[in-house]
Amino acid sequence: MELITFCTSFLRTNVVAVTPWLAPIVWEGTFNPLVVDSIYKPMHLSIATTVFAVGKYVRFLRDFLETAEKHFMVDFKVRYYIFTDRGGDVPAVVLAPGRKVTIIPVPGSNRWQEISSRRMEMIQTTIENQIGKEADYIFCLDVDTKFHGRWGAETLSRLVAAVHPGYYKQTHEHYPYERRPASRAYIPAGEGDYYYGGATIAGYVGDVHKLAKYCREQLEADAANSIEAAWQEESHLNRYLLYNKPTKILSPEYLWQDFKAKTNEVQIIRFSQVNKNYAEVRPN
Ligand code: UD2
Repeated sequence: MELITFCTSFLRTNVVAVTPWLAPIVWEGTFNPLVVDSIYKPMHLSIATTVFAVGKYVRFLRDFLETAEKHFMVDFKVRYYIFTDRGGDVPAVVLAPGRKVTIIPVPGSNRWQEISSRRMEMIQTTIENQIGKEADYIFCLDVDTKFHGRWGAETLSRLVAAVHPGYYKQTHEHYPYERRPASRAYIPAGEGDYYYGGATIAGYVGDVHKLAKYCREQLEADAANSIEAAWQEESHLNRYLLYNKPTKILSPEYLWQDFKAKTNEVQIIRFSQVNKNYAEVRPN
């Protein structure tokens, strides 16, 4: 009887929960949090979480950290690596035991595209200098975000990406991939799996290091050729993931947007980007 209850409660019929290469796509109702926790919590994993708060984006840190403490990898050892040019403005947030903040000073910039893109270089070098020795898994998250529901060990895997909330119902012809062959982020028409958001990348530290190094090198090669991909590092990320398939994909429940209500597919909003006035928060 118990077994039947278990099986029927884990049926989702209105979403696809596996990729064509048999990686799970994590939706509410496709996993049992109790079973997941009973596997991962005894492992005492160290989880690195990088977040960039450059210039005025430092204002998003309080909500990010306070909501993460309520919902993100609760009961795990988490170290937040906060990359900022405004260390003095990082809010003091009460953290659960075993969780820490490390501030990494970075330069400011007058171009938001550069701030967004340079994250790859800084993630690469910080993994080499520090995180590689301190963590098992890493999450690289946007700061202009909030957690609203459980984000737990169901998101752990070797290489993890999240479906962009704007494109989860679309097919690859409609994805905003870089379509100019002159860019290293080029994806030819007719190719593509999903469109992944740049706001969430995760996985084993070594695998995320490989991805960050690749994106940094491609961004630099494009810059040397005076070309910038349509969506900067997100475009290079999408190309990397097309040819290096993620081992787990997070549904848009893990990357939603504040102005969007739930849908038939998105039954729970776990993490969302906050509404912001781009003209006011960006440097240009
Ligand atoms: C989209 C992407 C985002 C990224 C960006 C690139 C999704 C759903 N959205 O979001 O991930 O690819 O486009 O343009 O995946 N930042 C600062 N200071 C700044 C500007 C940016 O710290 O002045 C950092 C900060 O961590 C922020 C991130 O860069 O969260 C991306 O910022 P954004 O506002 O350009 O990203 P957004 O929300 O348009």
